[in-house]
Amino acid sequence: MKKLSLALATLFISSIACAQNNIIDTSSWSVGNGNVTGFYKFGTDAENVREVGVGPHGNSEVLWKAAPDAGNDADGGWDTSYHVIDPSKDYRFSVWIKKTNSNDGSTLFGLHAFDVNETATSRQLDGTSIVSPYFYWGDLPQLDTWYLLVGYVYGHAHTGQTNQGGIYDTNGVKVAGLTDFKMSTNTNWLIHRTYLYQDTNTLDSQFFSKPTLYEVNGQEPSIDDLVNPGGSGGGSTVWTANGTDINYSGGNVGIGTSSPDEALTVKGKIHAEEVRVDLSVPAPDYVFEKDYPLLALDDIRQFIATYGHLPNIPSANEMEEGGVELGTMEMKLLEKIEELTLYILQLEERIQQLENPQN
Ligand SMILES: [Ca+2]
Ligand SMILES: [Ca+2]
Repeated sequence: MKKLSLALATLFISSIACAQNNIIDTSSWSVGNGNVTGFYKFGTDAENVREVGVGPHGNSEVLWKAAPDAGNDADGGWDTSYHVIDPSKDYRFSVWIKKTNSNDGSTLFGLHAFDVNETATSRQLDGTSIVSPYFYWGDLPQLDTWYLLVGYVYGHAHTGQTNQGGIYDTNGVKVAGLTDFKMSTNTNWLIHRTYLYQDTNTLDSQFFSKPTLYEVNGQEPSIDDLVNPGGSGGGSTVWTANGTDINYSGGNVGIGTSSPDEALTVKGKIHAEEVRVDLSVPAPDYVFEKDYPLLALDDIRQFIATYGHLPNIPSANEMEEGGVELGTMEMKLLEKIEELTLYILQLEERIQQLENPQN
C-alpha cells in the first residue's frame, strides 16, 4: 500500500469553523517577489519576498517577508486591492506579524476607506476626518514572536468612543490596545494595509501571515478562532501547508479505519483515473535472456500436481491472507506471460518441423 502514488484531491480536510468567508483572499501568495493578485507591494520587489516558513500556528506556510534595504523609506508589506463594503456595517481587520533581529524602523497596520472617487473617508471615533489611519504604528512587544494585530472600522452611525482593537500573543492574551476608526456615509471601499517602514538595518526581517477582513455580524471567526484555528472549531492543524500542497508526516493515515497499517490505509474502494506504482522488483525482461532456466513443461505439470498453483505465484491462501501487492503481482504475471510466449515459440518450432520434416 505504501508504494501507491495516488493523487487524492479529496484528502484535503478543510476546517469550516465559521459561516463567513475572509474578504481577503491569500490564495495568490505564490513563492516569489513583489506584487501578486490582490496585494500591492510597499517598497521594492527585493523588499517583498514570499517564502515558505513556519507561521504563527507552527505550520509551514507561505509567509510574506519584508526584507528592508538600507534606505530610510518603505521596506515591505502591502496595500490590498479595493474591497466593496457596506458603510453602515462594522468590519474587523487582522494580520499576524513577527519582527526579527532589531527594532529599527516601525511596524504599521492600518486601512484606507475610500469613496467611489478614491477620496479618503476614514474618521476617528470622535468623527474627525483622517486621511491615513493606522490601527498601530510602533515596535511589537518582543522580537522573534508572532503577534495577532486586530483593528476595527465601524459603520458611519457608530457613536461609541471605546477602542476594541489590540495586539494578541499566540496564547490569545491581549498585550496592547490599538486605535479603531469608523467610516462615512459615502465610504465604498476598504483596503487592508500593513508595512515595515523606515528600517535601515538590512539584517532585519518582518514576517506577515494570514491577513483577514471580516464583517462583524456574529458569523465571523472569534479572536480565539484566529489565535487557535484548530481549537474549538475542530480543525486541520495536523496538516502542513507547503505552497499549494499539504502534507502530514506524523504517522499513518486511515480512511474508514482507525488502525492504519501503512502510510495510507483505506477500508473501502479507491476510485481514481490512474494509479502509478513504483517498482520494487525488477521487470521480468530476464525471461528472454539466454541462460534463463525455463522449466520444461513436464516439470510445470509436476509442480501444479504437487502444489496446486504456478511456480513463483503465491497460492490462493497466501493472497487471501496477505493481499495482493499490485507492483509485485503485475511483474509475476508478466513473467508468466513471457514464459508462455517462449513455450508457444517452442511449440511453433515443433509444428513447423512436423509439417516440413525435410527442414
Ligand atoms: Ca530601509
Ligand atoms: Ca526600502
